[in-house]
Amino acid sequence: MKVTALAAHTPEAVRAALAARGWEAQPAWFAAVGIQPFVVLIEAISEAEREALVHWGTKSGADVLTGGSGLGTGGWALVAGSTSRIAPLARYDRAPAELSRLAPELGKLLAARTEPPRSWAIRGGELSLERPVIIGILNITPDSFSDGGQLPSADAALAHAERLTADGCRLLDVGGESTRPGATPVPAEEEIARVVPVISGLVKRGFGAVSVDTRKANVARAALDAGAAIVNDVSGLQFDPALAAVVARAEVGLILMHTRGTPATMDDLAKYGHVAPEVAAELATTADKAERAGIARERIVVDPGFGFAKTAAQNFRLLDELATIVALGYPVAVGLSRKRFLGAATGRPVAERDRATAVACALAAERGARLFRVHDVALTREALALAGATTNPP
Ligand code: PMM
Repeated sequence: MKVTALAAHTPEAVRAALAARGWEAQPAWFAAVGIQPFVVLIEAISEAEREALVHWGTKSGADVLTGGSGLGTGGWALVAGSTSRIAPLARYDRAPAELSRLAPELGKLLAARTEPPRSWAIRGGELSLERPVIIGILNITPDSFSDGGQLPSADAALAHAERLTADGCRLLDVGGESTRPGATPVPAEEEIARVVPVISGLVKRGFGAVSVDTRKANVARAALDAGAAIVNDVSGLQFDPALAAVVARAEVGLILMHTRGTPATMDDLAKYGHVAPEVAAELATTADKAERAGIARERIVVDPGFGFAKTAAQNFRLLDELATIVALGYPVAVGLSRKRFLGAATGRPVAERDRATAVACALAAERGARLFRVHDVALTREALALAGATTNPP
């Protein structure tokens, strides 16, 4: 007898093991996905639902851990097993009647796993997510934390955009207001004067898709008039109640980032019982608000907001548990570039964090992120090429 442990962090090892033993490609893939481990945390459940889950777990062979009082109200359960073992709980005809409340929510999570979004609807077209999307940062700000004051004119910004594009970014993110902790707010007129000449220049020269990094409806409107295809709102629709309508009317793409409070207050709001599920729930509420304001689901990308209202330890936990954000079913963007928590792990000052950024992006890609907002496009592109070649062999 010969016994070998196989890797289980992606379906690949099982698929390859079956293929090597004569299975056809499609059944091998379905079987490999079906036996992928799946763990769900179910909260705010009744005593009867908890009992039904424990009973179902015993019968079906899934592991169920439960408790009576969780972080919120009601009981909780942690259900773990292979995807195919847990999937019947998402079906009304197969799940116990006491667990009917679970089916729609669990169904959404399973759908996001098996059918992740393949494209993102932006102004006038779609951006394919089959390959990772690198977003090049163009900060037209005197005070951004890592690159403030480096692009003093529209011409300097356009020259930098040229380099980022040559390095392989598919989207340029133009920002005119620093949102680092404690940054001074910029009046809308000043922000418009910074970003609009750059956006117009990029669009006129045919640089491809451009996003505007702003929290303000007036700035977004001016940027969209200048040809931007996407609004990147680091406040997640919290800052300006008029922003959602501007995005809905213009039919452009929207990045909704998670944060709490404002740059002045966010550090004090970094308090979580369990960071990933809380960030996921807050992002789900924000995305719901966007959809209710008339923004189509396929136009929305979510971003967990690394460094915004999070401590270093919380940022690392969130990076490790990024799959919880991916399970919401929206494409996930990450902004890890040069952030302080990368310095906490590497001991590197802000000017020397591009390598750590590239590695962090590769880790995020493996956990399901599809869009990567970075300063150094070339390094990140290399790291993502490697991560991609490992998880999806060419
Ligand atoms: N971070 C910053 C600015 N904009 N947008 C998104 N979507 N995600 C981020 O993490 C993010 C952002 C702050 O970083 P910078 O000052 O280097 O631009």
